[in-house]
Amino acid sequence: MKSRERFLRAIRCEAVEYPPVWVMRQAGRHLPEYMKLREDHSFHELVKTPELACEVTMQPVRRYGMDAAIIFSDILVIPEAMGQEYSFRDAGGIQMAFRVQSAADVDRLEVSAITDRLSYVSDSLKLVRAELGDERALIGFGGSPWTLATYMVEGGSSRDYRFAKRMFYEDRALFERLMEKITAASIEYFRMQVAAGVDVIQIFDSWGGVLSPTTFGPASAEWMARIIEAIPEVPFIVYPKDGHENVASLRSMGAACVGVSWTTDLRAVKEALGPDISVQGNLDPIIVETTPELTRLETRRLLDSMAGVHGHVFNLGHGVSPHGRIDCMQAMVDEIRRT
Ligand code: 1CP
Repeated sequence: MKSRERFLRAIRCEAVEYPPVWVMRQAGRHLPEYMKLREDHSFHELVKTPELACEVTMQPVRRYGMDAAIIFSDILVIPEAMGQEYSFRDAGGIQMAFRVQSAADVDRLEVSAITDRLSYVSDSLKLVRAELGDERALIGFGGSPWTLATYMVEGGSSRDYRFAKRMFYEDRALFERLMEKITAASIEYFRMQVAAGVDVIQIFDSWGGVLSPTTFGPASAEWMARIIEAIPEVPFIVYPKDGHENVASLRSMGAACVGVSWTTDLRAVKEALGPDISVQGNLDPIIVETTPELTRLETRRLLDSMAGVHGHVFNLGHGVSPHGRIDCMQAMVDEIRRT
């Protein structure tokens, strides 16, 4: 069975011989071939030059034989295309050009130019699709409206998400005005990705897990549900980092697959979600910083815990860090296929 078919079957909870595998941030700083390109090009250059974005996307697929490629880009291209640029802080993390604090700030954000300004993503996707053919799956992605709003309202990376949460609690009308715009922009953006040939879209709700159980729905899940409903052409993977306890919201939002972080039992989440929603995850990303032996053991433990379950996409519980070891990543992929 081709990787692409295995991947799509697992997403739909159909039987496969062994789970398909890809990982978040598989293209990136743990790969010498990526760091080599970064010597000559800034991150923004890599993202915005389709030939380079395609090359970086393909690097981990070639090296590890991943079943799926995730397009090299960033969730922050949406705020950027709406008129709020991002850069990197010297101390690490993201800096946005300004903070969204008022109705006037929200009104300044533009939705109409999204597909024009992000046409480089479409061009990159088409190049990757041509390289992959129908052998391997192509994953498009974007941030959830809530996760994007945290960057936009906080003015960058945050520890406590204070201003975004306060906007939600104190000025719901302003919060919704902002979320309407981000959601509309995301729908345009994902439609463009579908037209360029993606098989699946992953929504990164990286900061969904910082919301209380009663706010996860109105602050995040409902906006993701709107996006999913608007784009019935492809299945969606929703990754609500540490938000897996919000089972009712996750079941009702239309996701085909839920990405799960490493802090919970994957099989228990699968059982709570039911037979029709698949799960993705969930090795502790630190495992691939240890040794190939330990990685093999933990990979096997996870596979055994999911034995007999239809609907498991193998992944780390979050992204690969710059300390990820190539021999550990390879050991993980080999162990999955040793069945
Ligand atoms: O070269 C470098 O130093 C840049 C590091 C880097 C990379 C490799 C950033 C900056 N973004 C990326 C690529 C990226 N970002 C991908 C590529 C595809 C892949 O291989 O997976 C993806 C899917 C993302 C998604 C992304 N960007 C998320 C969601 C995933 C997650 O980690 O939870 C988030 C939160 C971002 C914002 C962002 N961009 C970059 C950084 C360092 C961050 C996180 C900042 C923070 O902690 O607030």
